Amino acid sequence: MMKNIVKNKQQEDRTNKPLLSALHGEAIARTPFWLMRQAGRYLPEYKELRAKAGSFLDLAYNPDFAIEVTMQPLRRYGMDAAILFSDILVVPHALGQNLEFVTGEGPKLNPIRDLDSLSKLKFNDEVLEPVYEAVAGIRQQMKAENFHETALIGFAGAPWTVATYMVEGGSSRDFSNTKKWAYSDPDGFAKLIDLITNTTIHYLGRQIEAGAEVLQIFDSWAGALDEDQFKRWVIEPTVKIVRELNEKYPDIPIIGFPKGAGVLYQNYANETGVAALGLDSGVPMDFAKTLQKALPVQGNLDPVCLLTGGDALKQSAEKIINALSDGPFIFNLGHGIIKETPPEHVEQLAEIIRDYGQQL
Ligand code: 1CP
Repeated sequence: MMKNIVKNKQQEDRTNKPLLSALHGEAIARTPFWLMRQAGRYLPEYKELRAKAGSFLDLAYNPDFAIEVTMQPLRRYGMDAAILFSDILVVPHALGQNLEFVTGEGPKLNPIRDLDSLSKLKFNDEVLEPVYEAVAGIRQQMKAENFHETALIGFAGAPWTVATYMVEGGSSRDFSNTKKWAYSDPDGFAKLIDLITNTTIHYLGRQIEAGAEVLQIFDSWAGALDEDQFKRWVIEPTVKIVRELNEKYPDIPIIGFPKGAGVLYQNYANETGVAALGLDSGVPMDFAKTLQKALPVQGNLDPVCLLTGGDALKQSAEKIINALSDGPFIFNLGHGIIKETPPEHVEQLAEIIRDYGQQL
């Protein structure tokens, strides 16, 4: 009886929330959309709050600020999803790695390159309590502001991508320290990947408990690996995360985003068990349509095209919607919004997507 009531509530949310409908395999007349990095430095109201908070981490770990920043793009553009404002690097931080965001330089961590430094890491969930509090607060705030058709996305970095930051000590171009460790001592490197995998399962489970309705796993640097390494460090850990979360939370769809995977997107689609695929801008429409036969797809406008605006934006966005909107599809960028993007271009894009739905 209780189960039925819960089920009905979920079905109701699914029909109310276009993002959830698309993730359950439905083609929707008005294409649902959200944008990676939709909260961020292209918005003046974000910059204002960011300055008030001081550092990026002070912003992300303050639930009131994180809630407010998450709401900002919804109020302007009415996306179909909110995405929790946080960062993939809070997981290494909660494992005890030093983390700092240096303005203009990006994240800095003390590198973990051997088993000795790996053995010193220990997960402390206390660090992440403000994130869970923010998730619950965002759900409440969305209700309070009548965003009843908007779904809340929680997220984490995929183990491979998070490992690159932990090993390199920050952003990197070629990930050579990480790859060298993976090639020379796969069993040792697997210990790091396992630690991140297990922590991520716990972390995402707690986001669901706090109110996340969808999850996205960001594997931003999946494209750096060859076929065998991709299988071991991208597909296998993702299989484990998806399997364990699906067992415990069968109604929460997981979007996988293996950026730059190229033709290996097909393997990722076949093998990981994700509910939907996030596509980067390099994925051609024909291939996207093939992938869409198996799974809902999300993407994949070039963020530079959004930055450019005008006719180029209209043409590219319509081409993508045209190609993919007769199947389950969520409009997004192929990567995060660039900080110099004029907010009016995001408005233009939101209108293009809405107008397109009305033409049908
Ligand atoms: O000072 C600032 O405002 C810092 C900029 C910033 C922001 C706005 C960083 C630093 N992180 C974030 C938020 C963030 N990061 C979100 C928030 C939600 C939203 O999308 O609106 C999300 C989902 C992320 C995820 C993230 N962080 C990824 C995966 C997605 C991607 O962009 O590929 C990665 C790789 C990071 C690492 C990171 N965080 C920040 C920086 C500068 C970096 C390094 C990026 C790099 O190495 O190129």
